[in-house]
Formats: sequence, structure tokens, C-alpha cells
Amino acid sequence: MRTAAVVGVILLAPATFAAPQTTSEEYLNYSVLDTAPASSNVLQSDVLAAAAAINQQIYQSITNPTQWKKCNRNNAIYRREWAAFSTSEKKDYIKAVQCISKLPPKTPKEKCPGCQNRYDTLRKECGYKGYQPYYNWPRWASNPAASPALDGSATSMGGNGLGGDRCTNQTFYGIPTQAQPLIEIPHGAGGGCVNSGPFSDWKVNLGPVFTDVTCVAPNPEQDYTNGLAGLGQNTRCLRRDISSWTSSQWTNDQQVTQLLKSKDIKTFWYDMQGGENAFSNNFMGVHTAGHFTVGGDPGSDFVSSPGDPWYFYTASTPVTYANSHRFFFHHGQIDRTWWTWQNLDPKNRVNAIYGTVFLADPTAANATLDDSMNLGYAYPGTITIRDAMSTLAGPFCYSYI
Ligand SMILES: [Cu+2]
Repeated sequence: MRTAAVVGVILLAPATFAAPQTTSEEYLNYSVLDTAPASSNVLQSDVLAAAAAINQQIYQSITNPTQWKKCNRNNAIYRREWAAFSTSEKKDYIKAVQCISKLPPKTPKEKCPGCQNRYDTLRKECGYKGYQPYYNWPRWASNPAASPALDGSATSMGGNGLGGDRCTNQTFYGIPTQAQPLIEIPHGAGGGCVNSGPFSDWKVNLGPVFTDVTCVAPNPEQDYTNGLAGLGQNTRCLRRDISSWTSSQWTNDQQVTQLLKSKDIKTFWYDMQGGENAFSNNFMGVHTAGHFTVGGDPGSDFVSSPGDPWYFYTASTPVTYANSHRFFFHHGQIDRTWWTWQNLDPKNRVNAIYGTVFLADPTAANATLDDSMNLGYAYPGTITIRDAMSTLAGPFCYSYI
């Protein structure tokens, strides 16, 4: 009864995620889905995210009252979906992204000869007052090109690439490499340079490293022994080939809900990344599918995809899952999905960790909560994985709506 009442509140007033006043540790779990309306515009994955928001507040206020005084529901930052931003909030964000792309890079030239700008400190140096948006995959899974983030309007992150200019001799994008694709993604309606929206003059400078787009000149730095491969300057247009084929199959509400029901962190980790036997039975997972929803260059190139403002990322490489960046449209939703999974069972999951210290290298050491992370030249200082696990318990103080 209590669960049903709480879910009713969530559905009626999604902006008011006030944890019920309680002193008992009683958490909402997947059973909230049973009380959600069977047919409506409400996504099951959003119902679980709302339950997670409430659970996190209960957990923090009861288990960590000292921290709760410093970071609580009244002063936490709430990250919202791009579609929920007002026109002026969208324009402010876009203006800050354009501003920061014109600032000089912090990485020394000898470490990254092609680095032409930097994407960090939107707020510090470009006067942005808002917070990072995310893109809610399932809401736009059937037609991502129509989403407010990708519709090519003045308040989007740019639209599709021009059609008829696919710049490839293949009829599909391949995963994970061009040589032996395990999933063949048919081309969408785009493929050429993005010519609509505020980023139609966006320049991509780094890469390519692993791309299917065959007419892009190779990067001038090809040496894999000196750490510079792909980091030479290779200025070109931003290309996209938005793929509803990908998003409608692998980032729909049913897929995301299934991921959120993963019983442990190992299952969750693999499901998100494309399965334990990567990409077998065409299973792509939300992470890979989110990248290939936009595709193109550098979007189809995992290594240099941050060059697309859609991913909007600093120049560092994630070293563990826990190090996944808590930023940006696609990766913001990755973070929100992880945060939801954690807070569906906060007692057992806030510090659940899986994987090695180097992405895609199972022979590397297992990551532990005591490992520290840094963002290289992009941001000073280090943080332990332990301090980065919770969005409310460590130095961050944010939640999701
Ligand atoms: Cu990614």
C-alpha cells in the first residue's frame, strides 16, 4: 500500500522526489513496476529511476546522517533530461559548449599535437549556470532523430549528417572492427557532414583510431609506441548517421528495464557493455548502442567519439567502469542507469564493483575501491573509486530527475 502511494506521488509529481519521513530502512524495489500503469507514456525504467531517487535519500539520511546534513534533498543538484530544459536553458548550454570549444587546450602540445580546445569547465570559464543534461534513450528509441537533442533545431546538439555522402565502401557499420564486424548496422538516412543546428560548423580534430568511415584521412600520428597514435591534428567536419535500427532494438524501455533488473554488478556490467560473450546473438547493450545511435565520424569510433559534442567528454580514457564519466548526454544516461541500479538496493550495491583497471583488458588487475583515478591534464587532483561511488556520499552532491 505504501509502495503504491509513493509511486502515485512519483507519477503525479516527478519533480518532487522527497523521501518519505521515515526512520526505518524500507526500500522500494522492482515491485514498484507492478503498481505502475500498464499502458501510459510512463517508462518503466523511469519508474525505477524515481524509486532509486527516493531510496537513495532514505539510505543517506539513515546511514550517513552527518553527510546528509551537508548534502541532502534540499541542496543537491538535480540533473534533468535535455527535453526537460527550457529553450533558454538549452541555449545557455549550447553557448557554453561553443565557448569552451574555442578555448586553448590544457594538454601540452608534445603530449597531444592535435588537441585544439578543451571541453571542461563549462561553468568556470564559459559562465554556464546550469547542470549537465542527459538523454533518456528509451524515450526516443523509435526515432532518435526526432528527439529535441538531435532534431537539428537551434536548441539541439545538431542534427543528422547529410544523406547521400556516406563516406564508406560498406553497406553497414561494423562492430567492433571494420575487419570482422559481429553486428552489421545498416546505414540510416545520414552519413555526411552535420549541416543543421548550432554545431554545423563543429570541427573534429583528433582521430580517427578505429572507424568505419573510410574517406576520412588517417591521423598524422600513427605511432602506437609513443602514446601519440590518433592524437595528431586532423581537422574535418562532424559526420553522423543517426540509426533508429540500433536505438529501437537495444535502448528501448524493455531493454533498459531488463538491465536495471540485473541481479549483481557483474551481470549489470556485461549487460550494459554488450554481454559476457561480447555482441553474441547481435546483443549490443545500451552503451554500445548509444554510441552507434549517432554513428558517423567520430561517433562510430569509440576511441575518438568524444569529439562529437553529443558525447562531449574530456580527453581522458575511462580506466574502469567506476571511472565512467558522470557527464554528457549519452554518458550522463549511462551514469543515471548505473545510479538507478545502485539505488534499487542501496545497502548492497552502492559500493558494488566489477572489472579490471583497464577497460576491455581482462588480464589487468581487478579494480578496487581504494584505487585512485585522475583526469590527467583535464582536471587537477585524484579521487578514489570509493569516494566516487555515490552521487550523494562523496564530494559530488547530485541526483537525477
Ligand atoms: Cu561510451
